[in-house]
Amino acid sequence: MRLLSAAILLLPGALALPGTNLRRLETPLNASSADVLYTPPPGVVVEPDLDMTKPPQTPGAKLTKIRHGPYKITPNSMLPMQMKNNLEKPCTDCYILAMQGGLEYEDGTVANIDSGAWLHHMTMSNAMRKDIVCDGWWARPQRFYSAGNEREVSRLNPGSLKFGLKIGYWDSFAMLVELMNQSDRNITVFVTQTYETLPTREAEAQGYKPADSIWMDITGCGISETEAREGRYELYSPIWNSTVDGTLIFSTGHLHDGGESTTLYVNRVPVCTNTQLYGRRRAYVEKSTGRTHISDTGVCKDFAKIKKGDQLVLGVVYDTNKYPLEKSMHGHGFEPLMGISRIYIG
Ligand SMILES: [Cu+2]
Repeated sequence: MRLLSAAILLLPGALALPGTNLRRLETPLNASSADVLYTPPPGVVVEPDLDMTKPPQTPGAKLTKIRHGPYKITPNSMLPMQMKNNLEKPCTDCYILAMQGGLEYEDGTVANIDSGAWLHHMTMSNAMRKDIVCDGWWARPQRFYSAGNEREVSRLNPGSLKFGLKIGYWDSFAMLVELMNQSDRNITVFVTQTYETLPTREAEAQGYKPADSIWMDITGCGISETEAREGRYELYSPIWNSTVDGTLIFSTGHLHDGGESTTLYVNRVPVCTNTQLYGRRRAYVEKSTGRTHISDTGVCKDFAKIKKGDQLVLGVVYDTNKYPLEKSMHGHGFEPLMGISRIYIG
């Protein structure tokens, strides 16, 4: 059952959820983000949250938060995987410059571990574009954003780079979410996706070019989950022979508790390491036990150029002596592991 739900995770289908609605809000994305407990270690860069209460980072751009739900979750349970198609898009004839997932209660306050709510996974895909890594007969839609509970920002125009995901009329977004309630009460939550966008007609959009997304996964084009085990070890993705030339614009890594870092290798040379940070924000510290969970991922920006035929491999490090695994919600064993890096190329 677990494997079945995982298999569905990255395969958007037709299970549209009736009774849900979409609404736009203009409230802060992540009120707890200011509640930072330590600065990242040297060499680890964390991308700032998209903050609806401040002007967007890019001149001429706009911030839009789209809310999906409500999702009602009973005490101490995982909500079965939820798929939604034909989502409201933040704009058309525009570039998405940055985006960030979130989870909140009905009143707009952040829903997180300190109140028992987990955005266990969310994956956004565009049905009108093909994933460039998994592009054979099994081709998948382009997975252009995903998050675990760390809710990392993705940015496509870091520094002086001018890239974005170009969105037109026919593009069609879908979202898969897996939510968890570790509290002993019923909760009602909404999944949010905040976008920084720039219309292509704006003068500020001059010089911008479309980017694509590369999904590197230790299960290749598999179900993204693998069995958990204890100790310190490294896991590798299959080799992806690049089919494109371009600049690697930005990357983040997704691991589960126990994970230390993800490293991207190009022709066996490491070009980027994304380090997982535990409990950097107060909302990621369990109130009863003080246990910390992954709250942030170090990012890489403008970090390499690749050519067609280059060999890309993702390596991930788990060290459960340092960071304990997440116990299974089913009462025995541990939650499966993941090892994913999302990279943007332009
Ligand atoms: Cu995961």
